[in-house]
Amino acid sequence: MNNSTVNFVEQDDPDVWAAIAAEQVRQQDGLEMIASENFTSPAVMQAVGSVLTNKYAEGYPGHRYYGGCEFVDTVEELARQRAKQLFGAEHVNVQPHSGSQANSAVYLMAIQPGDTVLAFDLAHGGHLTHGMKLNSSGILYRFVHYGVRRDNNLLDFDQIAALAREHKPKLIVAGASAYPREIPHDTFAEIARDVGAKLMVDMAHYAGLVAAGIHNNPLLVADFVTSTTHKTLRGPRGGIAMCRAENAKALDRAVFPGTQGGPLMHVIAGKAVAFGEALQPDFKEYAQKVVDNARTLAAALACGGVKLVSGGTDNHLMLVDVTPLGIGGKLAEEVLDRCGITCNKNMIPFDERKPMDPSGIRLGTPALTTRGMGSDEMQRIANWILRVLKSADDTALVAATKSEVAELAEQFPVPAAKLERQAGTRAGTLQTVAR
Ligand code: DSN
Repeated sequence: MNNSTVNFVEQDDPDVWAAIAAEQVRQQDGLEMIASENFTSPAVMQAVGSVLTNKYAEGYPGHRYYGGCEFVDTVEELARQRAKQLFGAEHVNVQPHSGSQANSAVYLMAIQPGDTVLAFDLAHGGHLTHGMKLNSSGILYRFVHYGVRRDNNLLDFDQIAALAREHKPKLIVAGASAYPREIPHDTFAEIARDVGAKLMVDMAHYAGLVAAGIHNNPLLVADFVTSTTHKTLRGPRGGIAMCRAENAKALDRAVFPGTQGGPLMHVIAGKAVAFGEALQPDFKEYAQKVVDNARTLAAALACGGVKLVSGGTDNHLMLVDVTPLGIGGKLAEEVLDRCGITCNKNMIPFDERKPMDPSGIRLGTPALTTRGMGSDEMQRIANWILRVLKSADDTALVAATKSEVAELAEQFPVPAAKLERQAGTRAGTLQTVAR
């Protein structure tokens, strides 16, 4: 370690430190292809690791239940203003601890327990907070689910319109966690208008593509838009909720005190920093590369004998049906993990296998793109994926692939490692302070 810095976690709690350092090495040495993960900038990490974690600030800027909030007020106001600018939103609440919390707050303000909601089926690519039966959304409200068409795996708008007319939902939810195509929010808005429903769009997965102007902006047509901040948007783990000015007070009340107590001011500071980064021109380039990389990877995989749900992708992720290779998603995830390629097993629409061993895997490019990888790297990675999935029990091949993966990873340091290499410090020491 550099002599001018002290690592307090390492010094005071070597057990926790050992796990943090090992995780940093895992992130640096492997290829992160979980579609919902990314690498924040060092500035975001430092904001999240700052003294703001010590502060209670129930309420909103200028109206807090605690004293000493003048500086956290500034931070929250910066986060709000930047998010408004980024998405063209009339009102933004930056306090939700997560995307799930943001969704709960919208449900609390927009509908009553027992009301009917129309949302995307989890088994076709939806999210558990969109009415899964064990989630509070599914327990408190009556969810009806739409899906994709069997022939092309695209959202079935005939079915969506028919279900809306039949069930007269109070709320329609659009947005997905495993859908590889751009979602036409205006078509959802039309259906919602026809049946007198409100529209909520959960854009958690593709918020970065919306921020960059690559995907259509749901704020133009939806009553409520929720998101996480850590996926394509590349901020700290957390959520946001947005609406028109006329609903601002009700949404704020639904977040606090409706569903949460004190906000996580250190995380809100990280959100402010990330929104500031996403407003820069190079974020647009980044988001475009995420999509380009996904297309390249998808095309290379499709040529190699696997089946892609909907035939490809136009966002940051793809769903790969690995069963044509004679294996299931569970084994595919495990074998890739042994090579240092991290992804998740995933149901594909109309899957005949079980959720814990489905037919597919979900792959995403946001994290690899943050490391600076491009088209050549996508081709190489596709070849590695195909060759190990075709010979899943070949341990020598897995070992050889793991070392090739590590070699590639070494050439593309994760943001934290890059900074530490420049500073001559060791992995994971970014949060140290000068003596
Ligand atoms: N669990 C997240 C994902 O991986 O898509 C969604 O919240």
